[in-house]
Amino acid sequence: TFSSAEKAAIASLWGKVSGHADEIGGEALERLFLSFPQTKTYFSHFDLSHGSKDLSAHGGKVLRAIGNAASHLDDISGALSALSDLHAYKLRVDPGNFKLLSHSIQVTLAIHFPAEFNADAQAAWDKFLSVVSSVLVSKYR
Ligand code: ZNH
Repeated sequence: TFSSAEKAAIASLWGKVSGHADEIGGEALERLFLSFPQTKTYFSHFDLSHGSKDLSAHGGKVLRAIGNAASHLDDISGALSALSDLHAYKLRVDPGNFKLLSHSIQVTLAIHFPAEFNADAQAAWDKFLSVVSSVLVSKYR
């Protein structure tokens, strides 16, 4: 559960991200693949070159799912239920990769929103992204 200060930090930064989800999501994925090349194995069917349409389209999907979670902070597992099924039963992404993506997203937020992404906002986002990640791996067995 999130404090009201955490909720405010998550909502206000999401408000700034939401209009640029493809661009920011694509950059977060590009950072993921450059820093942690092993994560590229899941995306062999994608064009992962700098600025590709695949990066921005998929990055946008990932960030909009995060935005959906941001709008349902009191029921993230309900909001992401179908996506949780997809990751657990179909994609079977190694759970360790979620930390790497969360890190890449935070670096990208810090670069684009240096004033807003202060230490308190980062702490709130770190907690938020780890809740999202645990929901997405919760149905693994
Ligand atoms: Zn994931 C897919 C989200 C993580 C891998 N994803 C996906 C989608 C979404 C997501 C929204 C789409 C779905 C549909 O279409 O329906 N993810 C997400 C999130 C997260 C994630 C939110 C966290 C935060 N993923 C992840 C990771 C990985 C992944 C970490 C690895 C590395 N995903 C994936 C894949 C896919 C997905 C592979 C599929 C793609 C295609 O299209 O093919």
